[in-house]
Amino acid sequence: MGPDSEIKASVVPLKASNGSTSPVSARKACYAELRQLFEGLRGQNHLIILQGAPDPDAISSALALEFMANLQEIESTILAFQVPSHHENRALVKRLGINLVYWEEGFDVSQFAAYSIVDSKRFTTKLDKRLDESGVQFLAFIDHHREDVSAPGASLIDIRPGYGSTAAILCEYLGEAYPKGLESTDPEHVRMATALMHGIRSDTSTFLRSTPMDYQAAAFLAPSVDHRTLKMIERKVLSSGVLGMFENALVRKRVHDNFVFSDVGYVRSADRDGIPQAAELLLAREGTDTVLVFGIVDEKTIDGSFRTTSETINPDEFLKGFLGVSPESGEYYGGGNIRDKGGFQIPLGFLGHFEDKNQVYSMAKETIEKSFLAYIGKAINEEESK
Ligand SMILES: [Mn+2]
Repeated sequence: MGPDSEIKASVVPLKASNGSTSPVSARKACYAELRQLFEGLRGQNHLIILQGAPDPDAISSALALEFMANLQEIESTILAFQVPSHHENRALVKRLGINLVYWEEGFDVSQFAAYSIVDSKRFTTKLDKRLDESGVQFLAFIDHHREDVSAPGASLIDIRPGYGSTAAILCEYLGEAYPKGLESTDPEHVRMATALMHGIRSDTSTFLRSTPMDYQAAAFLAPSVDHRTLKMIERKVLSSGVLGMFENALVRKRVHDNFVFSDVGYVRSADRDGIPQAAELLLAREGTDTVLVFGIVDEKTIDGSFRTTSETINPDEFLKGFLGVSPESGEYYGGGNIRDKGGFQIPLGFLGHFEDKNQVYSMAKETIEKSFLAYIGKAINEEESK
C-alpha cells in the first residue's frame, strides 16, 4: 500500500510571518504540507539534525521523517553532534541499523537542499552560518517541548507541547500517509514502528507521562511493532563503571529523615548517566522521598542529580535556591522540572588543577552537603511556618 495520494494539500500558513508570533500548535494539515514541501525537493538531499545527545524520541522521529522524505525520493542524512550516551540508545541504533552520521569539522552541508530539526527546543544550531551560506532551506521544525516566543524560520513549524513525545506527532503524519495503518509485513514499516514505539515509551517513562495522543500513536504502531526487538532494546545493561557508582552511592549515603544525600566519586563522562540512575536507585529506599547524588565528572565539573516524590518540593525552585547563580555566567548552576527531577553542574574551575584529588573531592562534598542541609532546614522551616 502506497501513501495516500488523495490527501489534499490544504496548506495553512504555518510559518509565523515575524518573530513575535508564537508558532501555532496541533494542526492536522501538517502531513499534507510536509508532503508538498518534500514534493518540491524530489531527487535532492535532506539533512535531519538531532541536537544534543540523541535520545530514542529524537532518533525515531528522525527515522520517520527520513522515511516520509524517501516516499518522495529524497535521501536524508541524520546528523548527530554527540554519540548516544545510554546503552538503550546505542542498542536502538544498532539493533535497527539506523545510520547516524556524527558531526565533524569537514562535514559538507552544501550537498543538501534542505534541513529539518526534530525533538528539540532549540532551532538554532552551530551549523546555521554554513547552512545559510550554502543556501540550505530550513524545511521542518517538529517538536513537543514548550513553545518559545520566537518562531523558528522553518517552512513547516509543528510544535505541540501537549504531546509526550515527538514520535507521537510523526505517528500522526504516518496515520495520514497510511490511513489503514502500517504494513506489519513490510520490514521498513516494522523497523520504524518499533523505533517510534520505543521513542514514545522512553519519553513518557513507559506511558506514565503520556497524553491521549501518545496512546493513540502507540495504538497506531502496535500491530507493526517487533516486540522481541523492542524488548532487547529496552533491556537494562549497566556498565561496570555504573555498577561501581551504585556501590559508592549506597555505601556513602547519608540519611537525613526523608532526604538521602550521596556521592559516587570521580567518574568518566561516559558514565555520567550513572549519576541520575544512582539517584533513582536511592529514591526507591523505603521512607525516602528526596535524593541528591553527585559526582565529579572528568575532574572538571561537579555533576548532580536530584529526584523527589515529595508533594511539596519543586525541584526547579529547590535547585535554583540551593545552588544559586554562577558569578561568571550569571546563570543558575542547576534547575529542573516542577514535579520530580532536576540536575546541576558546577565547574571545578581552578580547583580542578589541584594535585590532591582527595582533598578537592572532600571540599566539593562538604560544600554541597552543607548548603544542601542548610537549604533543607530553611525550606522545611518555611514550609512549616506557612
Ligand atoms: Mn522528546
